[in-house]
Amino acid sequence: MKTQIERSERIALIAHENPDTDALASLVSLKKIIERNFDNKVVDIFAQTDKLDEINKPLLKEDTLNARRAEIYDLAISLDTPNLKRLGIYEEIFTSAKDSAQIDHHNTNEKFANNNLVYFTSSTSEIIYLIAKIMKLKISDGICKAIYAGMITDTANFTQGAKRKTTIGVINDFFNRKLELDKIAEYYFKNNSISKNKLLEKAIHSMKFYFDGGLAIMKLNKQDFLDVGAKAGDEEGIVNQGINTKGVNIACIFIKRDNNLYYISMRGKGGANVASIAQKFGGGGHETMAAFTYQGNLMDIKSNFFKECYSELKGCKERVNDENLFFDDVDENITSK
Ligand SMILES: [Mn+2]
Repeated sequence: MKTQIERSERIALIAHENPDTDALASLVSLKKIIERNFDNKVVDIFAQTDKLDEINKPLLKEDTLNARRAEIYDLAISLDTPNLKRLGIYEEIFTSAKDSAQIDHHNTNEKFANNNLVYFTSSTSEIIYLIAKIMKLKISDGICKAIYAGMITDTANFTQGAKRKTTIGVINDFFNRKLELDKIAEYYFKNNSISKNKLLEKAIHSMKFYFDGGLAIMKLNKQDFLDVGAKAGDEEGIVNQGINTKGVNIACIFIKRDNNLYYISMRGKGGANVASIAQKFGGGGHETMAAFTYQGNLMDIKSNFFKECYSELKGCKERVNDENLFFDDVDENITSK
């Protein structure tokens, strides 16, 4: 990738449509890393979006999204995107570029670039830090903080998604830099608007349980958003309320937008692989967090969807017996294994 960057003058970084915090943090941090470590580069960042979530505005303080300065780019790097389709209208920039690469952390990744840096971990932001460190590039404190934002938001503050030894190593580096990490976590997780809370109330009200309480489904439609003055993006994280429930191994929320267009966000625990369900409906993600979009009448996929959820629930590991959570029968008096 270093060679690819060195021999390219005009570089496009493209993330998935409706970019989340990890996607935006990946775009701006890699842009800044390239601009500050390589001479004479034009780096443009792209992600298809109707409206950016208010909460991510500080990430884009210095960089403009979707300002195209070249017809054909020498190099396009896809970020945080498991397949070409998820690049939305900017797929064309990627496919027309003279060379291509990608950095992603989804295990459903389709390896569609000339150079695929795909590593199953917390976030794409984490991988960008790891790559920059391996390349011995200069990384500012500001970039580290943006990377941390990507890491915590993609893992619900390290409670789901993927974690690796490298994840802990990156946090260790950030501690050594004495960054105010709690401030970033507070900004993203203790900052819900009143309208978002009211939307949560509506979602909880809609929650229904199936298969002996193993599956929880919530629903929100456009009117629900209007009723409480909620903005697009306010639905983010609400699905966790379902999976946080005792006995629930699959939780989903169906968000109905215009023209029978649904966004379905899913969470799994206890071994239920929601990525494999989402994939069957054209989406993707991680074992514990996944999503897909669906256009049409829900009745057409209902029985299939329930069937897929049921087959994942059947394969769930037995739940941890509370009594044996810390000290199981084979616990021995040793200091390390
Ligand atoms: Mn991500």
